[in-house]
Amino acid sequence: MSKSLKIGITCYPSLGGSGVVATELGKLLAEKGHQVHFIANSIPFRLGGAFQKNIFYHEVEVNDYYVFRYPPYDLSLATKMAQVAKMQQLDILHVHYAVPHAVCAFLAKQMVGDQLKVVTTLHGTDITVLAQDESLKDLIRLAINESDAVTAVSQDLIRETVDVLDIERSIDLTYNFVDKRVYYPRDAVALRRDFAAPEEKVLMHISNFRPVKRVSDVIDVFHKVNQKVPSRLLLVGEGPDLPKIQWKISELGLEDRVHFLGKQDEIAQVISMADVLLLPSEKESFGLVALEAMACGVPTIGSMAGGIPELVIHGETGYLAEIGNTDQMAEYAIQLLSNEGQAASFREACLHRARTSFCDELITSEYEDIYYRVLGRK
Ligand code: GMT
Repeated sequence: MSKSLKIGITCYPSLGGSGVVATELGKLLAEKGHQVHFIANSIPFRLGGAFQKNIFYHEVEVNDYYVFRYPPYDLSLATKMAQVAKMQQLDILHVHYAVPHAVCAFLAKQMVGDQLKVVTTLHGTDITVLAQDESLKDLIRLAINESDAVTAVSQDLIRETVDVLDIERSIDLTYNFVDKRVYYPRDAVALRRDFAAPEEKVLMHISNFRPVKRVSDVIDVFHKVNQKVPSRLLLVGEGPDLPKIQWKISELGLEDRVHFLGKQDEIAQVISMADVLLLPSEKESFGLVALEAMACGVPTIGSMAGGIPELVIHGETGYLAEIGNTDQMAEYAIQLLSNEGQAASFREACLHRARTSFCDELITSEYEDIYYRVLGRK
């Protein structure tokens, strides 16, 4: 049996795919007997409050001395990482998101010594948005080159990282995953009745309502679908584009058919109400929500952006169109929602794909292999 490790994990602890993946990974590693130390500015929301064996949380406190115009969070994080690494004798610092986490881990390693290995996982916007910024580019390149291992959540993100930052080192592919004990088709009959009549179909979109998600396209697709197939649209999440979207919905006279559910924690329960998930993003390095839907048996209709085509198999577990082609997306949705046989076969294909290619055991052991490799133990 491989030796259990002491692993520090840093992520953005509030809502967001990278924080979710980092926290779920930490929980699974702890279940496998590793000691996991979360180092963050607040307790990761997916961690919950209860004491969990092998899981520890170290809060970063920022010194707000009067000379500082901006309290130096990054420096406090780097120092905390080094303190925890020394005190707990961490083997690995696994940081999720390059800015500033990979940079802080690099600094921490300078303070602790080379025995501390740094693994950086890139999640998307750290490369597709931030690495395009000349003021950050060189720093992100340094953090990536100095990490002992770098992973990315899709082939597409690896390709973009290499292109944008001119990276020559190897990057491991580690897809996102979901815990199958949480993500499976739930009984949503009663819940669904609150929003839709039995003969109506339910389309759903879940995001942080940022421009990159193209939520306006979701409304266009739904508008077209609803003219052919009586349906409802459930919008889950909140964010900067929400007012614009509300305005568009009332302009189109769709207020009675669209329901805002706000932020929701029990995503598996919520997704299980849907017949189809809409994900027409401009950029999406992976699309964790499409995997969460897939694991609940719900196909995705979306764009071919970024890593989505690596997750959603066109014509099998969903349908993909060019970014912005809402006519095509609506056509696919109408086809799928009007054909019970096709819907059933897509559902089966979704469940099979989520359980085989993106299962928690598989991806967790891929991360473990990377840890042992950088430690020279395999
Ligand atoms: O999608 C977001 O806006 C949140 C963002 C994050 O950093 O949490 O998600 C990114 O990481 C997720 C987990 O790896 C991926 O599933 C998302 O595709 C990715 N978002 C983008 O690339 C826009």
